[in-house]
Amino acid sequence: MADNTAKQLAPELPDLNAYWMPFTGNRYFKSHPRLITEAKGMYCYTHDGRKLIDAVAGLWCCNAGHGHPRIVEAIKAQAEKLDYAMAFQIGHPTVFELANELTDMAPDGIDYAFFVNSGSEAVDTALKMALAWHRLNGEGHRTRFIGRERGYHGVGFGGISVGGMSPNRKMFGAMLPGVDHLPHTHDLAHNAFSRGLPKWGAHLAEDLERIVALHDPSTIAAVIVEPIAGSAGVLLPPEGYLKRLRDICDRHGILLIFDEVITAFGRTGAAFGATRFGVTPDLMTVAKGLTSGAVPMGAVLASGKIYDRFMTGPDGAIEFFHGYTYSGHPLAAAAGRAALGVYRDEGLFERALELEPVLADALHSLKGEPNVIDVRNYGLLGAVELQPIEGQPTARALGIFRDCYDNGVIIRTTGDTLAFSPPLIIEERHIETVVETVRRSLRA
Ligand code: PXG
Repeated sequence: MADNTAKQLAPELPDLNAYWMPFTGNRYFKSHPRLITEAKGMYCYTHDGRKLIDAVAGLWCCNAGHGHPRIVEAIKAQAEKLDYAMAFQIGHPTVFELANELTDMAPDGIDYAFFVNSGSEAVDTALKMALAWHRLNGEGHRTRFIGRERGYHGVGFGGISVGGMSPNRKMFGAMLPGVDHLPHTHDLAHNAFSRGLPKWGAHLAEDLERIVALHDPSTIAAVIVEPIAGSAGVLLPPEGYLKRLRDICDRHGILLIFDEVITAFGRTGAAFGATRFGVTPDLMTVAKGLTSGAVPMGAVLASGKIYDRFMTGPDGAIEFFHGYTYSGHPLAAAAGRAALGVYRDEGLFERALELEPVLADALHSLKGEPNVIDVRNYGLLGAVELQPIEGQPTARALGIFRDCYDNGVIIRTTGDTLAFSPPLIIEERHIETVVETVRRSLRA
């Protein structure tokens, strides 16, 4: 479809009743439907004839833009050739190729890929790997996990347990036992309107020492954090913070897991957050951009230290009693290979790094607009935090979201923060349109 043609109004919407939508106000949605019927490159087209710039890359996932021809072709060709191959005890070539390409991109020492279907599954898999690894080392007493307040690690029981978003936790009982949480790193008093990483706050990592002392290091299996907390509203690690976490984990024999479901695949201007921040974890979880959002897929990337320890039982025995029917699904693997090829051949990670200051300038120009209390940016991630309306948390940001949608731009909100995570193919003119649309909406 040509960039500039809005689609005709769809003649009729389907009955919206039966679909119970995820993380959505179902009743509001069904009386105010917003359906995307096609998407290409930077744009989404809606059932009622709108053409919208996608400033969130779907849900932080379509890093190569929507409907990239190379990814579409790869999925088609794979579907025609091999729809599915048994995932346990049998494999298929594409997923081995993908594992090689993925681990080649990863930081040195991260040499193995275990495939899953989502970020949530990647997190639960990584937590299980950590527990099992300690047990194999004769340290089965290391069963605790340390997450972080305001962390998001998906919606499995493991993920919500180590996660730190109370609405995602409070309805669901006791969750995993033995989990503690670091304080989050968001501090407007010290860091409002920082460009890039905030200077203040590396010492917050020292809280890990306090938590470790409280429980005793011998009880702790792993620390899991997002290098940049995405869902909570793009909360950045203070300079030096991640390195301190790494050092403390090393001191106490604790594994460090980076949840890179959002930060991988160019989002920070490098292959992984770990690459850009120069801190290598023991395990990394990825999903979303792995296939540029085209087919569900996630992975846990593991260091040799982890993998090798598992490869020690009797020959022929299963080493890790874990996996999914669709682990390494052929369509997902084909989409993943194509996406990584696009990132490489189109230089999209480098492009994200080049555009970082452009997005930063544009977003920071919103300082001083009504109700803007913070602007944050890193790579092609950004956030604008708003003063909540008294007694109506989230309402101000949702109002801006709806207004932007009505004026041609899709943004994401979390609490009263507007979040931006555009496809890495974004151009300066799109950035300008996005930010000017937000500005008009803030002023309205
Ligand atoms: N870890 C992190 C860091 C994530 O951001 C997950 C795990 C779970 O991935 P799955 O594929 O199971 O959803 C995520 C997902 C939002 C938003 O706008 C963020 C996510 C998903 C949906 C919406 O905040 N992150």
